[in-house]
Amino acid sequence: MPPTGQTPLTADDLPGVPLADISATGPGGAPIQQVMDLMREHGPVLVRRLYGRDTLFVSDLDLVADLADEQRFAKHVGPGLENVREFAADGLFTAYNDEPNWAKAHDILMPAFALGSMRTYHPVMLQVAQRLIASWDRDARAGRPVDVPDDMTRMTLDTIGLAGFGYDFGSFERTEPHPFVQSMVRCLEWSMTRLARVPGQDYTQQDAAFRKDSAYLAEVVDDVIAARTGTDQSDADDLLGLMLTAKHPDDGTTLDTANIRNQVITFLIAGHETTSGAMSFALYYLAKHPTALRLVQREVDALWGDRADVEPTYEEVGRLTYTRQVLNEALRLWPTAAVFSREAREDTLLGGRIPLRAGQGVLVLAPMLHRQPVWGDNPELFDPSRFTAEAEAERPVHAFKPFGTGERACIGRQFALHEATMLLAMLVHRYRLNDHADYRLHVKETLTLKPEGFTLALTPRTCAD
Ligand code: MNH
Repeated sequence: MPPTGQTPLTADDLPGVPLADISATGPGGAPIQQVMDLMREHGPVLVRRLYGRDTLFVSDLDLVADLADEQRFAKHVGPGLENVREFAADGLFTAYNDEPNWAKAHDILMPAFALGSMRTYHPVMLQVAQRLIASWDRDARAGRPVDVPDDMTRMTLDTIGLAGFGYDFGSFERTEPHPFVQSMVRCLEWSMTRLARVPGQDYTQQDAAFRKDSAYLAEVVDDVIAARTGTDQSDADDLLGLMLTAKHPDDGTTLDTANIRNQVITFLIAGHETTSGAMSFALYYLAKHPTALRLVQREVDALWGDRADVEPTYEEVGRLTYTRQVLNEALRLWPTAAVFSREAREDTLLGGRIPLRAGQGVLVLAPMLHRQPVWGDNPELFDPSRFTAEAEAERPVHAFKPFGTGERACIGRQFALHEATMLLAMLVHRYRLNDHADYRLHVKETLTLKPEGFTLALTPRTCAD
Protein backbone atom coordinates (compact mmCIF):
# COMPACT_ATOMS: atom_id res chain seq x y z
CA MET A 1 0.00 0.00 0.00
CA PRO A 2 1.17 3.56 -0.49
CA PRO A 3 2.78 4.91 2.64
CA THR A 4 0.14 6.46 4.84
CA GLY A 5 0.49 9.48 7.02
CA GLN A 6 3.47 10.52 4.93
CA THR A 7 4.54 14.15 5.10
CA PRO A 8 4.82 15.58 1.61
CA LEU A 9 8.31 16.75 0.90
CA THR A 10 8.69 20.53 0.97
CA ALA A 11 11.61 22.77 0.18
CA ASP A 12 11.01 24.60 3.50
CA ASP A 13 12.44 21.56 5.30
CA LEU A 14 15.51 21.46 3.06
CA PRO A 15 17.55 24.56 3.82
CA GLY A 16 20.48 24.97 1.49
CA VAL A 17 18.89 23.02 -1.35
CA PRO A 18 18.19 25.32 -4.33
CA LEU A 19 14.54 25.81 -5.14
CA ALA A 20 13.35 26.27 -8.73
CA ASP A 21 9.72 27.28 -9.07
CA ILE A 22 8.49 26.46 -12.58
CA SER A 23 4.84 27.34 -11.97
CA ALA A 24 5.00 30.34 -14.30
CA THR A 25 5.79 28.21 -17.37
CA GLY A 26 4.89 24.69 -16.25
CA PRO A 27 7.07 21.79 -17.32
CA GLY A 28 6.14 22.10 -21.01
CA GLY A 29 6.50 19.09 -23.28
CA ALA A 30 9.98 18.17 -22.08
CA PRO A 31 10.00 18.02 -18.26
CA ILE A 32 13.17 15.93 -18.07
CA GLN A 33 15.20 18.26 -20.26
CA GLN A 34 13.83 21.15 -18.25
CA VAL A 35 15.19 19.67 -15.01
CA MET A 36 18.48 18.94 -16.80
CA ASP A 37 18.72 22.63 -17.62
CA LEU A 38 17.78 23.62 -14.07
CA MET A 39 20.59 21.40 -12.78
CA ARG A 40 23.04 22.98 -15.20
CA GLU A 41 22.08 26.25 -13.56
CA HIS A 42 21.67 25.27 -9.89
CA GLY A 43 23.80 22.16 -9.49
CA PRO A 44 23.08 18.45 -9.01
CA VAL A 45 20.56 18.73 -6.14
CA LEU A 46 17.44 20.84 -6.34
CA VAL A 47 13.80 21.08 -5.49
CA ARG A 48 11.44 21.79 -8.35
CA ARG A 49 8.24 23.50 -7.32
CA LEU A 50 5.12 23.27 -9.47
CA TYR A 51 1.88 24.81 -8.22
CA GLY A 52 3.00 24.31 -4.62
CA ARG A 53 4.05 20.67 -5.11
CA ASP A 54 7.75 20.13 -4.43
CA THR A 55 9.93 17.39 -5.93
CA LEU A 56 13.52 16.70 -4.91
CA PHE A 57 15.81 15.78 -7.83
CA VAL A 58 19.37 14.57 -7.42
CA SER A 59 22.17 13.58 -9.78
CA ASP A 60 25.15 14.02 -7.47
CA LEU A 61 27.18 10.79 -7.46
CA ASP A 62 27.57 10.54 -3.68
CA LEU A 63 23.87 11.07 -3.10
CA VAL A 64 22.94 8.51 -5.76
CA ALA A 65 25.36 6.03 -4.20
CA ASP A 66 23.66 6.67 -0.84
CA LEU A 67 20.21 6.17 -2.40
CA ALA A 68 21.42 2.86 -3.83
CA ASP A 69 21.90 1.54 -0.28
CA GLU A 70 19.10 -1.01 -0.12
CA GLN A 71 19.24 -1.17 3.68
CA ARG A 72 18.16 2.44 3.98
CA PHE A 73 16.33 3.15 0.74
CA ALA A 74 13.85 1.41 -1.55
CA LYS A 75 11.98 2.06 -4.77
CA HIS A 76 9.39 4.81 -4.46
CA VAL A 77 6.13 4.64 -6.37
CA GLY A 78 5.62 8.38 -6.72
CA PRO A 79 3.03 10.44 -8.59
CA GLY A 80 4.39 9.47 -12.04
CA LEU A 81 4.21 5.76 -11.37
CA GLU A 82 0.87 6.18 -9.60
CA ASN A 83 -0.43 7.45 -12.93
CA VAL A 84 1.06 4.46 -14.76
CA ARG A 85 -0.60 2.25 -12.14
CA GLU A 86 -3.92 3.40 -13.59
CA PHE A 87 -3.25 1.03 -16.48
CA ALA A 88 -0.49 -1.31 -15.25
CA ALA A 89 -1.73 -1.70 -11.64
CA ASP A 90 0.31 -4.28 -9.71
CA GLY A 91 2.47 -5.30 -12.67
CA LEU A 92 6.17 -5.61 -11.77
CA PHE A 93 7.14 -2.08 -12.75
CA THR A 94 4.46 -0.24 -10.79
CA ALA A 95 3.85 -2.62 -7.87
CA TYR A 96 4.48 -1.33 -4.35
CA ASN A 97 7.45 -2.95 -2.64
CA ASP A 98 5.29 -4.73 -0.10
CA GLU A 99 2.51 -5.74 -2.47
CA PRO A 100 2.63 -9.56 -2.36
CA ASN A 101 2.28 -9.85 -6.14
CA TRP A 102 5.58 -8.06 -6.64
CA ALA A 103 7.73 -10.69 -4.91
CA LYS A 104 5.61 -13.47 -6.32
CA ALA A 105 5.87 -12.36 -9.96
CA HIS A 106 9.53 -11.43 -9.48
CA ASP A 107 10.39 -14.92 -8.20
CA ILE A 108 8.41 -16.64 -10.93
CA LEU A 109 9.75 -14.53 -13.79
CA MET A 110 13.40 -14.03 -12.76
CA PRO A 111 14.63 -17.28 -14.35
CA ALA A 112 13.17 -16.14 -17.68
CA PHE A 113 15.54 -13.14 -17.60
CA ALA A 114 18.77 -14.74 -16.48
CA LEU A 115 21.56 -14.29 -19.01
CA GLY A 116 21.31 -17.93 -20.11
CA SER A 117 17.65 -17.49 -21.07
CA MET A 118 18.64 -15.12 -23.85
CA ARG A 119 19.63 -18.22 -25.81
CA THR A 120 15.93 -19.10 -25.90
CA TYR A 121 14.91 -15.69 -27.22
CA HIS A 122 17.77 -15.38 -29.68
CA PRO A 123 16.04 -17.05 -32.68
CA VAL A 124 12.97 -14.84 -32.32
CA MET A 125 15.06 -11.72 -31.94
CA LEU A 126 16.91 -12.69 -35.11
CA GLN A 127 13.68 -13.37 -36.96
CA VAL A 128 12.34 -9.89 -36.13
CA ALA A 129 15.69 -8.26 -36.93
CA GLN A 130 15.34 -9.84 -40.38
CA ARG A 131 11.90 -8.28 -40.75
CA LEU A 132 13.39 -4.89 -40.09
CA ILE A 133 16.18 -5.55 -42.59
CA ALA A 134 13.71 -6.68 -45.25
CA SER A 135 11.81 -3.45 -44.69
CA TRP A 136 14.96 -1.31 -44.79
CA ASP A 137 16.11 -3.10 -47.96
CA ARG A 138 12.84 -2.10 -49.62
CA ASP A 139 13.28 1.49 -48.45
CA ALA A 140 16.90 1.53 -49.61
CA ARG A 141 15.96 0.25 -53.09
CA ALA A 142 13.19 2.82 -53.36
CA GLY A 143 15.54 5.58 -52.21
CA ARG A 144 13.19 6.24 -49.30
CA PRO A 145 14.74 7.42 -46.01
CA VAL A 146 13.78 5.37 -42.97
CA ASP A 147 12.23 6.82 -39.81
CA VAL A 148 14.60 5.32 -37.26
CA PRO A 149 12.62 5.55 -34.00
CA ASP A 150 9.41 4.41 -35.72
CA ASP A 151 11.06 1.34 -37.18
CA MET A 152 12.97 0.55 -33.99
CA THR A 153 9.64 0.61 -32.19
CA ARG A 154 8.13 -1.77 -34.76
CA MET A 155 11.04 -4.10 -34.22
CA THR A 156 11.06 -4.06 -30.39
CA LEU A 157 7.29 -4.43 -30.14
CA ASP A 158 7.26 -7.44 -32.46
CA THR A 159 10.19 -8.93 -30.53
CA ILE A 160 8.65 -8.68 -27.07
CA GLY A 161 5.28 -9.80 -28.46
CA LEU A 162 6.71 -12.92 -30.07
CA ALA A 163 9.46 -13.74 -27.58
CA GLY A 164 7.36 -13.04 -24.51
CA PHE A 165 3.90 -14.09 -25.53
CA GLY A 166 3.99 -15.86 -28.90
CA TYR A 167 1.88 -13.00 -30.27
CA ASP A 168 2.62 -11.35 -33.61
CA PHE A 169 1.94 -7.62 -33.86
CA GLY A 170 3.02 -7.70 -37.52
CA SER A 171 4.27 -4.13 -37.21
CA PHE A 172 6.21 -4.15 -40.49
CA GLU A 173 3.07 -4.88 -42.47
CA ARG A 174 1.53 -1.66 -41.21
CA THR A 175 2.07 1.86 -42.48
CA GLU A 176 1.03 3.37 -39.14
CA PRO A 177 2.26 2.08 -35.78
CA HIS A 178 0.14 -0.75 -34.37
CA PRO A 179 -2.93 0.73 -32.61
CA PHE A 180 -1.62 -0.80 -29.39
CA VAL A 181 1.45 1.41 -29.68
CA GLN A 182 -0.63 4.48 -30.40
CA SER A 183 -2.84 3.88 -27.37
CA MET A 184 0.13 3.04 -25.21
CA VAL A 185 1.97 6.22 -26.18
CA ARG A 186 -1.14 8.25 -25.35
CA CYS A 187 -1.45 6.49 -21.98
CA LEU A 188 2.17 7.31 -21.20
CA GLU A 189 1.64 10.89 -22.31
CA TRP A 190 -1.42 11.13 -20.11
CA SER A 191 0.64 9.85 -17.17
CA MET A 192 3.24 12.52 -17.84
CA THR A 193 0.99 15.50 -18.50
CA ARG A 194 -1.26 14.61 -15.56
CA LEU A 195 1.69 15.54 -13.35
CA ALA A 196 1.53 19.10 -14.64
CA ARG A 197 -2.16 19.84 -14.34
CA VAL A 198 -3.12 23.37 -13.54
CA PRO A 199 -5.34 23.46 -10.46
CA GLY A 200 -8.94 24.38 -11.24
CA GLN A 201 -8.82 23.40 -14.93
CA ASP A 202 -11.12 20.79 -16.41
CA TYR A 203 -9.49 17.58 -17.66
CA THR A 204 -12.61 15.45 -18.16
CA GLN A 205 -11.92 15.01 -21.87
CA GLN A 206 -8.32 13.92 -21.38
CA ASP A 207 -9.42 11.45 -18.72
CA ALA A 208 -12.17 10.02 -20.89
CA ALA A 209 -9.75 9.58 -23.79
CA PHE A 210 -7.29 7.93 -21.41
CA ARG A 211 -9.89 5.48 -20.15
CA LYS A 212 -10.71 4.51 -23.72
CA ASP A 213 -7.05 3.91 -24.48
CA SER A 214 -6.37 1.92 -21.35
CA ALA A 215 -9.46 -0.21 -21.98
CA TYR A 216 -8.11 -0.91 -25.45
CA LEU A 217 -4.73 -1.97 -24.03
CA ALA A 218 -6.51 -4.40 -21.73
CA GLU A 219 -8.53 -5.71 -24.69
CA VAL A 220 -5.44 -6.41 -26.80
CA VAL A 221 -3.81 -8.13 -23.88
CA ASP A 222 -6.85 -10.28 -23.25
CA ASP A 223 -6.57 -11.37 -26.91
CA VAL A 224 -2.91 -12.18 -26.41
CA ILE A 225 -3.79 -14.32 -23.41
CA ALA A 226 -6.83 -15.90 -25.03
CA ALA A 227 -4.75 -16.90 -28.03
CA ARG A 228 -2.72 -18.99 -25.65
CA THR A 229 -5.02 -20.39 -23.01
CA GLY A 230 -6.81 -23.57 -23.87
CA THR A 231 -4.27 -24.42 -26.56
CA ASP A 232 -1.66 -27.08 -26.14
CA GLN A 233 0.93 -24.35 -25.93
CA SER A 234 -0.20 -23.04 -22.58
CA ASP A 235 2.90 -24.53 -21.02
CA ALA A 236 5.36 -23.02 -23.51
CA ASP A 237 8.40 -21.74 -21.68
CA ASP A 238 8.13 -18.09 -22.71
CA LEU A 239 6.98 -15.36 -20.30
CA LEU A 240 3.30 -15.98 -20.79
CA GLY A 241 3.79 -19.72 -20.39
CA LEU A 242 5.56 -19.12 -17.10
CA MET A 243 2.89 -16.71 -15.94
CA LEU A 244 0.11 -19.16 -16.73
CA THR A 245 1.70 -22.26 -15.28
CA ALA A 246 4.70 -21.64 -13.05
CA LYS A 247 4.02 -22.18 -9.37
CA HIS A 248 5.69 -20.09 -6.76
CA PRO A 249 8.42 -22.13 -5.06
CA ASP A 250 7.17 -21.19 -1.58
CA ASP A 251 3.42 -21.64 -1.68
CA GLY A 252 2.74 -23.49 -4.94
CA THR A 253 0.23 -20.91 -6.24
CA THR A 254 0.30 -19.35 -9.72
CA LEU A 255 -0.27 -15.70 -10.65
CA ASP A 256 -3.92 -14.72 -10.70
CA THR A 257 -5.66 -13.69 -13.94
CA ALA A 258 -5.87 -9.99 -13.17
CA ASN A 259 -2.19 -9.89 -12.29
CA ILE A 260 -1.24 -11.76 -15.48
CA ARG A 261 -3.05 -9.12 -17.49
CA ASN A 262 -1.16 -6.39 -15.63
CA GLN A 263 2.14 -8.17 -16.22
CA VAL A 264 1.50 -8.56 -19.94
CA ILE A 265 0.65 -4.85 -20.28
CA THR A 266 3.74 -4.03 -18.24
CA PHE A 267 6.06 -6.18 -20.34
CA LEU A 268 4.63 -4.99 -23.63
CA ILE A 269 5.30 -1.41 -22.57
CA ALA A 270 8.51 -1.76 -20.53
CA GLY A 271 9.83 -4.32 -22.98
CA HIS A 272 9.88 -2.16 -26.05
CA GLU A 273 9.69 1.64 -25.63
CA THR A 274 13.01 2.02 -23.85
CA THR A 275 14.96 -0.43 -26.00
CA SER A 276 13.69 1.21 -29.15
CA GLY A 277 14.84 4.62 -27.91
CA ALA A 278 18.24 3.22 -26.95
CA MET A 279 18.85 1.78 -30.42
CA SER A 280 17.65 5.00 -32.04
CA PHE A 281 20.09 7.11 -30.02
CA ALA A 282 22.89 4.64 -30.76
CA LEU A 283 22.25 4.95 -34.52
CA TYR A 284 22.03 8.71 -34.16
CA TYR A 285 25.46 8.89 -32.53
CA LEU A 286 26.96 6.48 -35.05
CA ALA A 287 25.61 8.57 -37.92
CA LYS A 288 27.27 11.63 -36.36
CA HIS A 289 30.57 10.00 -35.31
CA PRO A 290 32.45 8.45 -38.22
CA THR A 291 35.29 7.21 -36.01
CA ALA A 292 33.00 5.22 -33.74
CA LEU A 293 31.08 3.97 -36.77
CA ARG A 294 34.34 2.81 -38.33
CA LEU A 295 35.18 0.83 -35.17
CA VAL A 296 31.80 -0.91 -35.18
CA GLN A 297 32.28 -1.69 -38.86
CA ARG A 298 35.69 -3.15 -38.10
CA GLU A 299 34.20 -5.34 -35.37
CA VAL A 300 31.38 -6.70 -37.50
CA ASP A 301 33.58 -7.14 -40.56
CA ALA A 302 36.02 -9.18 -38.50
CA LEU A 303 33.13 -11.51 -37.63
CA TRP A 304 31.23 -11.65 -40.90
CA GLY A 305 33.38 -10.22 -43.68
CA ASP A 306 31.43 -9.65 -46.88
CA ARG A 307 28.83 -12.31 -46.13
CA ALA A 308 25.52 -11.10 -47.52
CA ASP A 309 22.75 -12.31 -45.24
CA VAL A 310 24.33 -12.62 -41.86
CA GLU A 311 22.59 -14.64 -39.16
CA PRO A 312 24.49 -13.91 -35.96
CA THR A 313 24.73 -16.78 -33.52
CA TYR A 314 24.01 -16.33 -29.84
CA GLU A 315 27.73 -16.58 -29.06
CA GLU A 316 28.65 -13.99 -31.66
CA VAL A 317 26.42 -11.40 -30.01
CA GLY A 318 28.48 -11.88 -26.85
CA ARG A 319 31.63 -11.04 -28.81
CA LEU A 320 30.35 -7.66 -30.07
CA THR A 321 32.10 -5.75 -27.32
CA TYR A 322 32.60 -2.45 -29.11
CA THR A 323 29.01 -2.44 -30.37
CA ARG A 324 27.94 -2.96 -26.78
CA GLN A 325 30.12 -0.03 -25.71
CA VAL A 326 28.35 2.16 -28.26
CA LEU A 327 25.00 1.21 -26.78
CA ASN A 328 26.19 1.91 -23.26
CA GLU A 329 27.52 5.29 -24.30
CA ALA A 330 24.19 6.13 -25.97
CA LEU A 331 22.43 5.06 -22.75
CA ARG A 332 24.80 7.25 -20.77
CA LEU A 333 23.92 10.40 -22.69
CA TRP A 334 20.24 9.55 -23.10
CA PRO A 335 19.12 6.90 -20.64
CA THR A 336 15.71 6.30 -22.17
CA ALA A 337 14.00 5.71 -18.81
CA ALA A 338 15.53 8.90 -17.48
CA VAL A 339 14.36 9.03 -13.88
CA PHE A 340 13.79 6.54 -11.12
CA SER A 341 12.52 7.26 -7.69
CA ARG A 342 13.74 6.19 -4.24
CA GLU A 343 12.38 6.60 -0.73
CA ALA A 344 13.91 6.35 2.72
CA ARG A 345 12.80 3.32 4.72
CA GLU A 346 13.16 5.33 7.95
CA ASP A 347 13.66 9.03 8.66
CA THR A 348 17.24 9.73 7.66
CA LEU A 349 19.80 12.21 6.36
CA LEU A 350 20.53 11.71 2.70
CA GLY A 351 24.27 12.02 2.19
CA GLY A 352 24.48 12.97 5.87
CA ARG A 353 22.93 16.37 5.19
CA ILE A 354 19.50 16.31 3.53
CA PRO A 355 16.72 15.40 5.96
CA LEU A 356 14.20 12.91 4.58
CA ARG A 357 11.21 11.36 6.25
CA ALA A 358 10.30 7.73 5.73
CA GLY A 359 8.37 7.32 2.48
CA GLN A 360 9.31 10.66 0.94
CA GLY A 361 10.38 10.31 -2.68
CA VAL A 362 13.63 11.47 -4.27
CA LEU A 363 14.03 11.41 -8.04
CA VAL A 364 17.36 10.37 -9.53
CA LEU A 365 17.91 12.14 -12.83
CA ALA A 366 20.09 9.67 -14.71
CA PRO A 367 21.02 11.90 -17.69
CA MET A 368 22.66 14.36 -15.28
CA LEU A 369 24.23 11.64 -13.09
CA HIS A 370 25.78 10.53 -16.37
CA ARG A 371 27.27 13.99 -16.89
CA GLN A 372 28.81 14.40 -13.41
CA PRO A 373 32.53 15.17 -12.99
CA VAL A 374 33.30 11.46 -12.60
CA TRP A 375 32.76 11.30 -16.40
CA GLY A 376 35.62 13.70 -17.04
CA ASP A 377 35.87 17.19 -18.45
CA ASN A 378 33.81 16.68 -21.54
CA PRO A 379 30.75 14.67 -20.52
CA GLU A 380 28.70 15.81 -23.54
CA LEU A 381 31.14 14.12 -25.89
CA PHE A 382 30.05 10.76 -27.31
CA ASP A 383 32.96 8.46 -26.59
CA PRO A 384 32.39 4.68 -26.40
CA SER A 385 35.89 4.15 -24.98
CA ARG A 386 34.36 5.17 -21.65
CA PHE A 387 32.98 1.62 -21.55
CA THR A 388 36.04 -0.52 -22.06
CA ALA A 389 36.34 -3.11 -19.29
CA GLU A 390 39.31 -1.21 -17.83
CA ALA A 391 37.49 2.13 -17.77
CA GLU A 392 34.45 0.53 -16.16
CA ALA A 393 36.53 -1.15 -13.49
CA GLU A 394 37.98 2.20 -12.48
CA ARG A 395 34.68 4.03 -12.22
CA PRO A 396 32.47 3.99 -9.10
CA VAL A 397 29.68 1.46 -9.68
CA HIS A 398 26.85 3.92 -9.14
CA ALA A 399 28.04 6.41 -11.77
CA PHE A 400 26.02 4.62 -14.48
CA LYS A 401 22.38 3.80 -13.73
CA PRO A 402 20.35 3.48 -16.94
CA PHE A 403 18.58 0.41 -15.52
CA GLY A 404 17.75 1.71 -12.06
CA THR A 405 19.11 0.11 -8.91
CA GLY A 406 18.71 -2.67 -6.37
CA GLU A 407 16.12 -5.39 -6.34
CA ARG A 408 13.67 -3.23 -8.33
CA ALA A 409 16.20 -2.60 -11.10
CA CYS A 410 15.30 -3.53 -14.66
CA ILE A 411 14.54 -7.23 -15.04
CA GLY A 412 14.84 -6.98 -18.84
CA ARG A 413 18.35 -5.58 -19.06
CA GLN A 414 19.98 -8.64 -20.67
CA PHE A 415 17.02 -8.97 -22.98
CA ALA A 416 17.35 -5.38 -24.15
CA LEU A 417 21.12 -5.52 -24.53
CA HIS A 418 21.09 -8.78 -26.47
CA GLU A 419 18.37 -7.58 -28.82
CA ALA A 420 19.89 -4.15 -29.35
CA THR A 421 23.51 -5.26 -29.74
CA MET A 422 22.62 -7.85 -32.33
CA LEU A 423 20.47 -5.49 -34.36
CA LEU A 424 22.94 -2.61 -34.31
CA ALA A 425 25.72 -4.88 -35.50
CA MET A 426 23.60 -6.30 -38.32
CA LEU A 427 22.57 -2.82 -39.47
CA VAL A 428 26.08 -1.40 -39.44
CA HIS A 429 27.34 -4.44 -41.31
CA ARG A 430 24.71 -4.13 -44.00
CA TYR A 431 24.16 -0.41 -44.61
CA ARG A 432 25.96 2.84 -45.00
CA LEU A 433 24.17 5.24 -42.69
CA ASN A 434 23.69 8.50 -44.50
CA ASP A 435 22.59 11.45 -42.37
CA HIS A 436 20.84 12.89 -45.42
CA ALA A 437 18.80 15.51 -43.57
CA ASP A 438 21.66 16.77 -41.40
CA TYR A 439 19.49 15.82 -38.43
CA ARG A 440 19.46 18.12 -35.41
CA LEU A 441 18.76 16.18 -32.22
CA HIS A 442 15.26 16.70 -30.88
CA VAL A 443 14.56 14.54 -27.84
CA LYS A 444 10.88 13.77 -27.48
CA GLU A 445 9.57 12.84 -24.05
CA THR A 446 6.67 10.49 -23.43
CA LEU A 447 7.95 9.40 -20.02
CA THR A 448 10.62 7.68 -22.14
CA LEU A 449 13.01 9.49 -24.50
CA LYS A 450 13.42 9.25 -28.29
CA PRO A 451 15.24 11.20 -31.03
CA GLU A 452 12.12 12.40 -32.77
CA GLY A 453 12.10 12.73 -36.53
CA PHE A 454 15.48 11.07 -36.95
CA THR A 455 15.70 9.65 -40.46
CA LEU A 456 18.54 7.97 -42.32
CA ALA A 457 19.07 7.29 -46.01
CA LEU A 458 20.51 3.83 -46.56
CA THR A 459 22.68 2.28 -49.22
CA PRO A 460 24.17 -1.21 -49.24
CA ARG A 461 27.65 -1.55 -47.86
CA THR A 462 30.59 -3.87 -48.36
CA CYS A 463 33.64 -4.34 -46.13
CA ALA A 464 35.64 -2.10 -48.43
CA ASP A 465 33.37 0.87 -47.71
MN1 MNH B 1 13.30 -2.07 -17.87
C1 MNH B 1 12.46 -1.67 -14.56
C2 MNH B 1 15.11 0.84 -17.76
C3 MNH B 1 14.35 -2.64 -21.07
C4 MNH B 1 11.16 -4.73 -18.10
N1 MNH B 1 13.70 -0.67 -16.43
C5 MNH B 1 13.29 -0.70 -15.12
C6 MNH B 1 13.86 0.41 -14.40
C7 MNH B 1 14.59 1.13 -15.32
C8 MNH B 1 14.49 0.45 -16.59
C9 MNH B 1 15.36 2.41 -15.07
C10 MNH B 1 13.68 0.74 -12.92
C11 MNH B 1 12.53 1.70 -12.73
C12 MNH B 1 12.35 2.14 -11.29
O1 MNH B 1 13.25 2.01 -10.45
O2 MNH B 1 11.27 2.69 -11.01
N2 MNH B 1 14.46 -1.05 -19.20
C13 MNH B 1 15.12 0.11 -18.95
C14 MNH B 1 15.90 0.47 -20.12
C15 MNH B 1 15.69 -0.53 -21.05
C16 MNH B 1 14.79 -1.49 -20.46
C17 MNH B 1 16.75 1.72 -20.24
C18 MNH B 1 16.24 -0.70 -22.43
C19 MNH B 1 17.32 -0.14 -22.91
N3 MNH B 1 12.82 -3.43 -19.34
C20 MNH B 1 13.43 -3.53 -20.56
C21 MNH B 1 12.96 -4.73 -21.23
C22 MNH B 1 12.04 -5.33 -20.39
C23 MNH B 1 11.96 -4.50 -19.20
C24 MNH B 1 13.41 -5.19 -22.61
C25 MNH B 1 11.26 -6.59 -20.57
C26 MNH B 1 11.48 -7.51 -21.48
N4 MNH B 1 12.02 -2.99 -16.58
C27 MNH B 1 11.22 -4.08 -16.90
C28 MNH B 1 10.44 -4.44 -15.72
C29 MNH B 1 10.83 -3.57 -14.69
C30 MNH B 1 11.83 -2.68 -15.26
C31 MNH B 1 9.42 -5.56 -15.67
C32 MNH B 1 10.31 -3.55 -13.25
C33 MNH B 1 11.14 -4.52 -12.43
C34 MNH B 1 10.67 -4.61 -10.99
O3 MNH B 1 10.38 -3.59 -10.37
O4 MNH B 1 10.63 -5.73 -10.48
